[in-house]
Amino acid sequence: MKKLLSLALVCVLLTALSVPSLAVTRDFASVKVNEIMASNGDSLRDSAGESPDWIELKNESDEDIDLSGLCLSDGKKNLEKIVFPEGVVLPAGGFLIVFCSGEERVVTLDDGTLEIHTAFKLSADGEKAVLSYQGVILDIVRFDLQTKDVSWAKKPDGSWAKSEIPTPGAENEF
Ligand SMILES: [Ca+2]
Ligand SMILES: [Ca+2]
Repeated sequence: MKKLLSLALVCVLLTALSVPSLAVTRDFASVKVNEIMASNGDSLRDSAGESPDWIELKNESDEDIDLSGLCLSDGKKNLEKIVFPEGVVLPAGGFLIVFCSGEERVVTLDDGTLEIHTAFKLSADGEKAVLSYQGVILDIVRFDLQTKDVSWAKKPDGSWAKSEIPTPGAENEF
C-alpha cells in the first residue's frame, strides 16, 4: 500500500512538472539532494516494475525551477553523467525522483509524466550524489555503507541520517 501510495505520489508530482508556469526560474541553488536509496529492495518501483536505486531531489524554494541543464552524477570525475532534458520543472517545495538504473532513458508514462533514469548506479558500499551546473558543484552528498531499504536522508536541520522509513517523493521521516 505504502509503495503504491509512493508511486502515485511520484506520478502526481511528475504531472505537476509538466504544467507550464510563468514563475519558473533556473535558480539551481535551491535544488538539493534530499534522500538517497543506494540499496533498493522494496522501497519504490519504476514503471517497468524494477527496483533501481534512486535519488530524491527537493526544490527548497517557493518558486518552480526549470531543471534543464542541471547535471547529476555519482562522483566528481565526470559531473555530467546525466544532464536534465528540457521540460523538467520541479515545483516549489516539490520532489523529483531520479532512478539510478544504469541505463539512461526518459520514459514518458501513459499519463504524459516523465520518469528519468541515469546511466549510473549507486554503490551500496558508499558513493556520492553530486549536483552541478556547467562544471560548478552545487550540492554534494556522501554516503557510506548502506543497508537494504534504509535511505540516507536529510533532516530539517540539514544534517544527514539513516531512515528506516524511506519517503520517495515526500518529506523525509525518521
Ligand atoms: Ca556508481
Ligand atoms: Ca523523501
